[in-house]
Amino acid sequence: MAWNYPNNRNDISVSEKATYSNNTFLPNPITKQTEKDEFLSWQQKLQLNNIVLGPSKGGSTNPETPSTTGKITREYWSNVHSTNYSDIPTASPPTSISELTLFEAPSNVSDNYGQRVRGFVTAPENGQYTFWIAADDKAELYLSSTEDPASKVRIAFTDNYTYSREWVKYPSQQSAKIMLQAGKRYYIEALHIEGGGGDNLAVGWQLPSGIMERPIVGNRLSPYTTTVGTTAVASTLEIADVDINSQKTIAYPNPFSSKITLNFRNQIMELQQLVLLSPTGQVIYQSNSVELEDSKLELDLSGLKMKAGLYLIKYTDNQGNSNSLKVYMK
Ligand SMILES: [Ca+2]
Ligand SMILES: [Ca+2]
Repeated sequence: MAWNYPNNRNDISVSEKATYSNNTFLPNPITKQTEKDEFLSWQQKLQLNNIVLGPSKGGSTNPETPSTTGKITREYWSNVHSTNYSDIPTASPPTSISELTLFEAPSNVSDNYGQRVRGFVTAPENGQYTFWIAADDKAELYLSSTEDPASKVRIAFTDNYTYSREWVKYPSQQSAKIMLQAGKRYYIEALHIEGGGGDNLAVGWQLPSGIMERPIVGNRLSPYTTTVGTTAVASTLEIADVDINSQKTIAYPNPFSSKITLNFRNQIMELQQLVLLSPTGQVIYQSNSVELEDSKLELDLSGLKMKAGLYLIKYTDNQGNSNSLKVYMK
């Protein structure tokens, strides 16, 4: 801001102050929560406009998310006369493909269509993220623990219509908290069906810092490509699902109450990733680059408020081989 005074300072005396119009006043009473909300909303505005405060690092406007291109892929199929996702002909070429600069499809464009918005989302910071989906008529949101679509799990959905960006109409629209790693890209997909009347689709998230991005902004997103990451890792992962050594790995006690030990029996010394999935396929715990002690790993899950039932532990060793184990919580 320039004040048009010779020294261009804004700590000038009261008599020299400029008149400032168009102020917006917050409603009273102003509480700590009001200030916190205002601060978050201000940070969101900065992010939406790609503004980074502080000294610039190497000229990049967002040094934390270097692998994004600012867009996500939207595939659109017309003439889908069904309420079942399986009737969207995703194996056939779409009627049209476009790219979105925000995780939101155009609203009220047609009737009887299906669409898939997919690509990669890059986490800007380490920690727990919450996702939301809003749609009319209905939609589901999938997230993978890697760039590989094969590992995607459904994390949120709405079976009935919501208004555009109406995030909290149904509890199922909100995901559990999901641990993501800074700078890592994750495959993400929204699948949507529209019959008649209004139509909309949007996906949002909350960052570990509390900042809401609803919808998710473009600088977190990259379009879908079939060559995912390094092909070596991708193909090993595909083989790994067949090449199962899990009989050699044991988990005990099983059933467990809060702590469980995995013994890899000297097959593996280090894990690239370990994920715990709920019975509905939600990622409820994730750990990366885990060093094993004596080929064993003790997990303390007491802080996760898990319900009794069947869970799946999926792990990937440092050669890229994946495996899974069923465990039961008492
Ligand atoms: Ca419509
Ligand atoms: Ca509709």
